[in-house]
This record gives sequence, structure tokens and C-alpha cells, in this order.
Amino acid sequence: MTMQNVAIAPFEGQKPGTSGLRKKVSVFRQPGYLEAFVQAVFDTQAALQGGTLVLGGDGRFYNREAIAIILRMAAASGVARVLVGRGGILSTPAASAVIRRHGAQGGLVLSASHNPGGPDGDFGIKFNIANGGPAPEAVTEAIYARTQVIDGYRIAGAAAIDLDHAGRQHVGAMAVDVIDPVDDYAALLETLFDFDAIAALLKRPDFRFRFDAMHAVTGPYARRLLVDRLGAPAASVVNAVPLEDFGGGHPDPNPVYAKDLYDAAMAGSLDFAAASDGDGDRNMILGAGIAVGPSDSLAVLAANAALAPGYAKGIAGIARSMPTSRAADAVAAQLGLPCFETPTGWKFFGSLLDAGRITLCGEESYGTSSDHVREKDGLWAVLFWLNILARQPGLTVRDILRRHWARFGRHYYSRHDYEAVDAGQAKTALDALRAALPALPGRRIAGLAVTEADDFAYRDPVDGSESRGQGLRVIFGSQARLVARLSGTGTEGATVRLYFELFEDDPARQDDDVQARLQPLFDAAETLTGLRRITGRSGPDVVT
Ligand code: VG1
Ligand code: CO
Repeated sequence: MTMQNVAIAPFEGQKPGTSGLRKKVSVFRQPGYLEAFVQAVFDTQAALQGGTLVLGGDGRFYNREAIAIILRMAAASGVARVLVGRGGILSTPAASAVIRRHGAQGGLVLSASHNPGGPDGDFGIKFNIANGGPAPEAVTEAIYARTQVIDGYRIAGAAAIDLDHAGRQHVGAMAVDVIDPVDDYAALLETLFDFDAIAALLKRPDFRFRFDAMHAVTGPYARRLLVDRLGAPAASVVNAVPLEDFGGGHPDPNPVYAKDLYDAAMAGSLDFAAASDGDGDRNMILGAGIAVGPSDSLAVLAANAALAPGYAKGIAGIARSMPTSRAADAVAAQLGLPCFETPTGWKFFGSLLDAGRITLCGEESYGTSSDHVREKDGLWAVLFWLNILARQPGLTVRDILRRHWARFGRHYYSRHDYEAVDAGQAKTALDALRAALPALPGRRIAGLAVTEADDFAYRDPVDGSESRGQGLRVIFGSQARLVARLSGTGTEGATVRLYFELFEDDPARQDDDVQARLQPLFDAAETLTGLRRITGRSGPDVVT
């Protein structure tokens, strides 16, 4: 097999964001663009030479082409073996499970997650390390530094690899094992949950259940686990065929983009409904007439962990990303568990999970998971909720939430996204808040006393690494918080995220309209940032 060296000049902006490198498909398709980033990974990750790489993606447009290029490059860089999902498919949590189970040295996951796909949509690539988790900042920094000086890439001559049948093939000396994308993952989940109880629940004719795969990667996973293994009706898993453009939709499981499912649940025509995102790591959980906020979901799972066999012995601790509500902290405090607050992005949970300091972790952005993998895991959360329901016959999703709030208090919560904002305007608004921070403690805003205000910085308690500038926080004791940060996953202009949280411990006041309760905080955010005034917008694009 011939190996070729191709000269290239560095591309600007190949800096991984919150979760890998995400750009428009048109950017990725420039000659040498994908190659430059992939070569930077091989150049900086010495363990891959002679090692095993896991490769797969969410099936979006350009997935197969990218896989073909990466396979030829891996062969030229001396990778000994690649495990690739059949059809080029691996969900993010499944890739994590495969890396761990097969002792691979790393993985490349091709996805722009919840961002739209298709020729005019987004593509993405992220490197996961040997623990199965997203590369920590030190690794992404090294990869980025390499992209800035790279002058060429190595690639093997054209190789016809059949991605559609399991089995071994070769590119030069490198073995390519096409594997079933679901097997390892399904086997792992089976060890964590009470499948018998869940199967009994799903077969009950009065239990109206629906899972929406949003034409993204979870379709085959949901069919195998929920329908084939657990006996849910085939029709209960909808939009289950992964499409290159996700059917033109936005594969983001939230009330805006999973509207049909959301409306059906809110109308009370489903007892349990759930959806996942492009790469299968997010989850939205709904009951009849009620949506479970992702921050609440983490807290409920933590409080009920003993009901799932995989966690029956107890959990070591909980972590949440900074903007995620403090509902999990309330559970940790009552149960006497350690609780950690990390910057946004799953990569910050890895060291805590590896060190055994935490068992469960989550983010407000519809992400929850545990130490079974090193990524967030959409179907895991769905099965966990089903397990909790199945083990408490007669309780609805609403009952479980109400009881939870009565015991731990409720953290009213909402996130407001202003998408595709002019980058300069976004900066002006956030700079205004940043400048105001030092003078805020001691002041009263929205009828509440500010106790702290800062730009969140994090020191990893395990490895001591530091991350600064992770989001602006205005804290009103244990009563409320207001957080503002810029998205690190968008591909168009800037996306400003505002997060609002208000604590209520009176059960008589725990069923109010969320947006109405938070309105004073919305007004405070506008006073402090001037975001609407500066952008000329009347409100957020997405409210979750
Ligand atoms: C967003 C979420 C963050 C999540 C990240 C990746 O990042 O806020 O919590 O970890 O997406 O999720 P940002 O920087 O845009 O706020 V996924 O499912 O898109 O890989
Ligand atoms: Co995702």
C-alpha cells in the first residue's frame, strides 16, 4: 500500500470548543481541513501509534467520507487497529463504552451533536482519550497548537473499506474491525438497570410511552433496547431511522425542537416520553402534563439511585456544571454526599469519575450520566427514569417530581438562548456585566440580596488544572442565581446563554409558572447586560 505525504498550510480556528471542533460542513470539506485536524491528533497522541482507535459518528452528512479519510490517515500514522461502528455509526456514549471495553487508546467521534446537519449544516469531530471521555483541556490545547504549525498530513492510498458488514478488513498493515454499534453499549446498560421491572412496565397496556430519536443516532439503540429487549411496542420508538440531515430538523431534545413529542406529553396523552439528540448523549424526560427540567432530573436520579441495581450500593458523589441548578446540591447535602461544581462541558467530569469521587453527574443542557461511561448518555437516563417508575408502581412522573420538591425544595430554573448574535454585540453585553460584578455584592437586585458575583474559575480537585473565564455568576445566597456565558458549540456568530434559578421550599408555591416566577431575574439580567437593548431583540430565541 502506498503512503503519501500531502503538504498543507495551517487553517485558522481549529480550536476545539465545549465539545470538539464544530464548523459548517462547507468548512470541513475544504481540501485538507479535516486532514489537518486529524493529523494534529495523531501527531500529539503518541499512544495511538501501534494502538487501537475507536471511530464512528452520528450518521450526519459527510460522516462516511470523513471516516474513509480518517481510516486511510490512521493507517499512514501507524495505528494498529481501528474499531469502527457498522455504517459508520456510533453514538457518543456508545463510543465511550467501546473505548473502555476494548481498552482502546482513544477515539474520534464525528458529530456536531444537536446542531443541524446536511450539506448546509454543521459537522464536528472530537477526540476522546483512553478513559472513554472527551479530551481534557491540556490535550485539546496541544492538538490546537499543533494545527497552528502543521505543514502536511500522511495518508494511505485509496482503500475500499466496506463499512456495512461486521468483520475484519485491512488498510495496509492496519486492521479495521467493523463492529455492531449497539452490542457493547446494550450489554453495559443491562448491568445497571432492573430490565425485568422495566419490561413489565413497558408491556402494561395503560402505560403510554414514546421515545423520539429525532432521526438521529439513537434510533438503532432505542429499537434494540426498548423494543427488541424490553418489549415496548415498535410504534413507541419514533423517527428511529438516522438520516443524514435529521429529516431537516434540529436534533435537539427540548420543548422547541421536539415540539410534537412535547405537545403530546403536555396534553396528557403520554405517561412517559423522552427524546435524545444528534449523537445520543442528551435526553429530555416528560410525563403526562409535566416536563422534567434537566437539573431536576439529575437531582431525582441521585435521590432515587438505590432503585437501580447498578447504583444500589450507593453513590460516591455528584457533580454538576456551574450553570446547572443547585437541585443536585440539595440532594447531596441531605444524603451527606460530596457535590462538585465544574465548568460547562463533559470533559470536566472525567477526572472526578476516574478518581471515584463522583458516581453521577449532569448538566442543565439535557445531559446526565454516571461512571459507567465518560460521556453523557441519553438512553441511560431514559432507562434510569423507567427503572424508577417501574419500581414505584402507581407513581407518575408528576408524583415523583412533587415528592422530590416537597422533600428537597424546588429550584425554579430556565435558560434563555440568544442565537447567532453579532459577536461584538454579545461581547459588549457580557463586558457590561463583567464590569459591574465587583460592585454587586451587598446590593439588592430583583428584591434579592447579592452575596457573590464573579467570573467562574475552576481548579480541578484531582489533577489541579485550572480553567478561567467559565461564565459570569451573580449569586443571591441559596435563594437564587443568574449566570451568563457564551456558547462554545455554535457555528454562527455568538450564542449568549442566560441561566436563571430561584429556590422555593414552600410546597404550596412549588407549582407556579416557571417563567412568571423567574421574571424579576430576567429583568435584572437585562439591567445588568443590556443584551436586548444592544441587540435590538425582544427576547430569547430558545427558552428551555
Ligand atoms: C452546550 C451545552 C453544554 C454541553 C455542550 C455539548 O455547550 O451548554 O452543557 O456540554 O453543548 O453538548 P455550549 O458551550 O454551547 O453552551 V452536545 O450534546 O452538543 O455534545
Ligand atoms: Co450531543
